[in-house]
Amino acid sequence: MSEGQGSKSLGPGAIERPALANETGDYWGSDVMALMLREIGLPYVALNPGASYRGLHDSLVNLLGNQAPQMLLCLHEEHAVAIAHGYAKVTGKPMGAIVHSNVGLMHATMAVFNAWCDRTPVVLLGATGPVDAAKRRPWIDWIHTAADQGALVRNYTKWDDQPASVAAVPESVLRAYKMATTAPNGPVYVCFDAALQETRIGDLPQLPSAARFKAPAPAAPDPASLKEAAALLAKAERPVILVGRTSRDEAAWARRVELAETLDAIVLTDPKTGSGFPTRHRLQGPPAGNMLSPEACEILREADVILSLDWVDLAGALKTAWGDEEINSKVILASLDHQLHNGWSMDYQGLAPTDIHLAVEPDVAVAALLPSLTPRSRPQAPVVPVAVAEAPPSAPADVITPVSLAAGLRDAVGSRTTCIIRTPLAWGGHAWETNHPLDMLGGDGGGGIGGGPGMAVGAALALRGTARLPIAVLGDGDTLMGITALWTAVHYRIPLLIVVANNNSFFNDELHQDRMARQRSRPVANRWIGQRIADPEPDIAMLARGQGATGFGPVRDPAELVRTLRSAIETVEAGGVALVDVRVEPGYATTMALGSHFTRRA
Ligand SMILES: Cc1ncc(C[n+]2csc(CCOP(=O)(O)OP(=O)(O)O)c2C)c(N)n1
Ligand SMILES: [Mg+2]
Repeated sequence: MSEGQGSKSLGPGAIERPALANETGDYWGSDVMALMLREIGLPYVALNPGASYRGLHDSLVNLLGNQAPQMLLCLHEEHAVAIAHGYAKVTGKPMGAIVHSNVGLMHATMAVFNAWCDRTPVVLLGATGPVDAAKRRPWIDWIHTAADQGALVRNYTKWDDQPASVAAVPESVLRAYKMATTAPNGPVYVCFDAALQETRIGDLPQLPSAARFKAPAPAAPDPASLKEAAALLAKAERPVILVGRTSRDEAAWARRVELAETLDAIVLTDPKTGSGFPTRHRLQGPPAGNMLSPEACEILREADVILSLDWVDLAGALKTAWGDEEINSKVILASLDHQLHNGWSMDYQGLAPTDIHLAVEPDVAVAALLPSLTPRSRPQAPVVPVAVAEAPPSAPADVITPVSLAAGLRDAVGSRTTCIIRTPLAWGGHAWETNHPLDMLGGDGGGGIGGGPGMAVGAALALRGTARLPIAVLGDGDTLMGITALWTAVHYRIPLLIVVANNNSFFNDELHQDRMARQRSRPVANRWIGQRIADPEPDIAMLARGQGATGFGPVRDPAELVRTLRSAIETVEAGGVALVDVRVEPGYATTMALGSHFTRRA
């Protein structure tokens, strides 16, 4: 049975009755590798093929029958890793990605960096041409062999390895999985020597069970620090909770809400991270924005105690709020992030002043704090609505803006349960209401443009078969860089809606050129040069159709928006992949679409 024609139950690429090599008792090095990937429970391996791992490829297909893990063929290695990233953003668990020798790994690097900055587990596997020079084919094996290949990604992976013997493979794979899934999570890389893969080993060695190599249970906070933190929070007059990197777990979400209510604390949430608090809750503060908004700064400055639940940039938030003034709030930090920091990437952000550091996962800290806190009995200061960011410049009625796109999408979605996998840069604030940890998945972690489509496919894969409609709203620049990721969604029947907020520009950077020109009293009118994606305008809907997806648009007329989005949703509900190219007018980006519903103390 050829690839793509698998049985219905197994999906494309799954071979119903693999000719199992173990019937012959004749095993190869890569069989051990494949069996270990099965043992750690990787459901999928997203890949782009290469001769450096032809041995492993054979084992996955002809030994394991392309099931558990099942291959997901990708048109670019960056997509393979971005898919694994998106998948783990939903499930919290890693899938695999396999990339060819040095060149495949080079293509994959940006996506690895995104997963690293997003603290997301990915088991990245790769290969090198034969380490033993005597075994190299002329030319090609030499250019595709590098000493210390892991060095390409070592600065933004938790661990990497290149086992030197077949006997060393099981431990390497087990450790990789354990490292990736021990908090703080992150990508790991294991490189398999091509010669080792292609070594005939005869009988299979006894392979270890993964059961004894699992990630440890989360650590509990230091009791004295916990007591101190609870006491500080209990007597706080104006506590604020900064909800950063939290899990997609429903029970943890409920405990977070309970903590905020118990403390009567204002909650700020970060669009860079997945939804962490109900948008419409009375304690939800103003939109914090990617950089802290003035309204959020005000809330922070008024706080006497700040609890950071692994806020991505706590030092930056404090600095934005206080500037050079002394920070007079007490700061409690719940985070394990310090364990990942290295000397290469500064994604660790500034060093935040911290009065109490609970060195645990934020969800663990919340669960540990709750039993020692009692809901407030004394009446709190009244809460009053406050106005949010300045009203956006009003757009002409005949154009679609990023915010009217959000409104149109809400209209088209109606009462459906959705997962907003990504949002465009122009959607600051609370452009979408959240009531569940899977309502929004946050950003790409590393600010690496081009990862959006792959991440969307991976998240949609994880959501396939659930009642949640997967929607990614992407910039045109992001979409065009990663557009061929759609092919994988179409090929493997992964329902997905991509809405392109298409301003025909790498617009974020137009704003930078605008700033430069103003600062230097130079012509602002030139800001579009080297930024606009026009003449010709790429036909993104056609690029989607060219890969078997259903492409809609370009939609320019506001009156057409909701109708078109509804048709696209129907396509997705029927199991398809739909892309809607919506031409949005740049310059009407705003922070709020829900109105000034939030409250703060008077
Ligand atoms: C790999 C990479 N290249 C370049 C950039 C710089 N950059 C940041 S935002 C941006 C524009 C993205 O364009 P688009 O996705 O269309 O979003 P828009 O700003 O237009 O809303 C660029 C080029 C980046 N972050 N990552
Ligand atoms: Mg754009």
